[in-house]
Amino acid sequence: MDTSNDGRLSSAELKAGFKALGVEVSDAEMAVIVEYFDTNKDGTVDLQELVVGLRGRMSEDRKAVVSEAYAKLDVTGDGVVTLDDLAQAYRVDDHPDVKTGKHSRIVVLRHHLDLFDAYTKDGTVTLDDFYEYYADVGATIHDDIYFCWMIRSAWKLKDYLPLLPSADKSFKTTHHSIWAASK
Ligand SMILES: [Ca+2]
Ligand SMILES: [Ca+2]
Ligand SMILES: [Ca+2]
Repeated sequence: MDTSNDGRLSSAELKAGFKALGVEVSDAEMAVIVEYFDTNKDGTVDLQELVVGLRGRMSEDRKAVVSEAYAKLDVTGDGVVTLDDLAQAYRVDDHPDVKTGKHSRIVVLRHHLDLFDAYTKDGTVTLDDFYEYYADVGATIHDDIYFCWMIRSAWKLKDYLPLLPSADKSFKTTHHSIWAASK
């Protein structure tokens, strides 16, 4: 679709793309489509916007509980999550790779930071990165209540209920066992 090869889809390119798929879209419809995907409002749709748009965004309920987890991870309380925060939040000395000497503490912490640094990939985790990470994690979980309960439990947020043994295994494994072992 990206005929100009600039990594972004203009509404003309999108229109041509739809046409190639056999779908005729009017200019008015195209405007609605671009409006939906174009989150940074620059009038074009880049790959990231397309991926996020197709995956779907998180509901306000989900965002609220993910924000709570973020506030907990931001131990230093400066509004951004860095290695400093992770070093205080995670007790990595008990991590298997650290114990066996396979990786240093810093490597394990860096790995976790990279995991959450899902959107801007700049070495710090903003709330948007964190939303992005959990939008991916939650993409296959269709029930908001279930999702919120799992986040609450995984991060031991206020009034959390423990995860049941039957809880989604893949979800649990993305929740790195070290948080469970943390203080
Ligand atoms: Ca855009
Ligand atoms: Ca911080
Ligand atoms: Ca980032």
